[in-house]
Amino acid sequence: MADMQTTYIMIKPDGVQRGLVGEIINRFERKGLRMVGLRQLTPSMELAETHYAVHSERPFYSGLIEFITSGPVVAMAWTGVDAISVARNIIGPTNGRDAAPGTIRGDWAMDIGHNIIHGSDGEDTASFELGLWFPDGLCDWVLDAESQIYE
Ligand code: D4T
Repeated sequence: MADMQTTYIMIKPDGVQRGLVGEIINRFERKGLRMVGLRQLTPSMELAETHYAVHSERPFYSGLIEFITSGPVVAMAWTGVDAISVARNIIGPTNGRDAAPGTIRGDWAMDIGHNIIHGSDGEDTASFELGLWFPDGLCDWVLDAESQIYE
């Protein structure tokens, strides 16, 4: 199918601790995206630093690494047409106080540093992040409902 993408989505330690895993998965699932990867882990320092290397010179970097390694995250891969932008629309802008109700951050986040969830911001980033968090690959399967989801 044209423009089929897979994006990397990660529920951060605050989202896990607040018991939002099920509701967040439900939002992606009911939108019509197909889950092709799921794992729970507490990220190592090395994994967190590689994931956020692009921010290594930013003032919030050390706090960000401390936060993301503080407990379990839920790493996910979701596939669909334009999945990267579709997922970012479901998530909402970085600062939860600016995010519209109905988005994940708009409904549950109040702070830029505790913003519940991460989503890849482009195709190159998605490819890098999926390889990093799912080194054993993804689950390739057919979602029969896609014949109803797409024209
Ligand atoms: P992620 O990457 O987590 O999906 O978030 P965004 O794509 O929405 O935002 P980002 O890359 O600009 O920031 C990455 C990560 O750093 C935290 N952060 C960011 C922070 O703690 N303080 C800050 O000032 C900024 C800009 C939140 C998300």
